[in-house]
Amino acid sequence: MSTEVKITAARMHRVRMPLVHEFQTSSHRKKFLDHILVELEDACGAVGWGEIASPSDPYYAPETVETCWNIAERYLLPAVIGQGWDRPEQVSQLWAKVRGNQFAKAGVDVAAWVLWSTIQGVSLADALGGTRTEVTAGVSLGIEPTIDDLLAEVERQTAAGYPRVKLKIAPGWDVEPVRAVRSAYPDLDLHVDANGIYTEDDALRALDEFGLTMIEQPFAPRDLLAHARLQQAISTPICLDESIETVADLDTAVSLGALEVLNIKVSRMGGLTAARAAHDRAQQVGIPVWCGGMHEFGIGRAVNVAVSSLPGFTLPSDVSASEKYYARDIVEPAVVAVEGVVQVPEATGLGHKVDIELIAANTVATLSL
Ligand code: OSB
Ligand code: MG
Repeated sequence: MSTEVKITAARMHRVRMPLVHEFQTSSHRKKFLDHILVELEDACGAVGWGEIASPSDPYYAPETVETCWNIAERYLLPAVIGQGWDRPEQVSQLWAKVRGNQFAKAGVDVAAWVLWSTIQGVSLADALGGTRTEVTAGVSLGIEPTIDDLLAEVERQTAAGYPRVKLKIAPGWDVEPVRAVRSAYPDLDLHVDANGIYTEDDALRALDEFGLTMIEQPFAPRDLLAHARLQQAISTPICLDESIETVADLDTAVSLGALEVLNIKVSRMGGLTAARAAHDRAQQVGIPVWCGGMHEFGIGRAVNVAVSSLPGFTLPSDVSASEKYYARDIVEPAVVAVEGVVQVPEATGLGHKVDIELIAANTVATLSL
């Protein structure tokens, strides 16, 4: 049966949320985050929300909050308004001419998926073909001022029940912190993420002795050959994050031997349609996947939980509870983890109520189309 959806109105809200704990990666340090919430409304008044979780600066990917706002306002939202479609997979076709700009696309694509699953009366996880009723969450820890601060943070998160810990590394903050955490936690599922900052192999090869589950994105995004060479030399699996924006990128990386694990981020892939396609391809070629995060507010966080319910997400995902990042989240209930496990909601659409009042109180800019 064809149930055409036609989007008649779109809104964007730039929302600023304070982080409970400052987060530092190899490139930046943050006290608060601005994400753009996208609201799509159909002719019957049904609404779907998505989140553009771009960092404010172009250090993780080329996008910024301003570029996302501009691309969504000028290209993506005008492409969807007034167009009819039957399935959310068709929505990203409407902006097929727009290159790159994955974070901006992801927010609009997700809003269409949430709208569609709401109209159909199914959960987002079911709409995607998810099979898990709960997903295992890992935590991602930023670069801390000292090794003692890091050990305290690992203690806090493992005591909260998270079974996997990822440490951000950078030259000068790699072998020593990893050695310290490994000595204190010999059996912990531990992995590291360099966000593409390395240009030399030495420290990365030295990490091979610590039994890490993976080394995530050691080299620059486009440098697939460097990843393939390192993978030849070490036994720790290499995981790619920034390098993989399309299924074609994944195919290239697989054929080069540049990865053994894939981090799928809905934002980095440009939305749920592409994220699911990458999951399907990884499953075909035997690459285990997990869902990475971008410190999402509750909307993006709930979407990460839904996508992690797909069968190929066999490794713990960065879907830690809202409270790790935000004192109060923009969805009700907040995303919670019990002993590192998050339940996949069964309610229709996002499965969480969007807290319009909290959003309004934290909004710094809006646009209606
Ligand atoms: O590489 O996974 C990353 C945050 C900002 C930029 C890049 C990354 C991250 C994270 C966040 O690790 C993890 C999370 O959202 O829980
Ligand atoms: Mg990463």
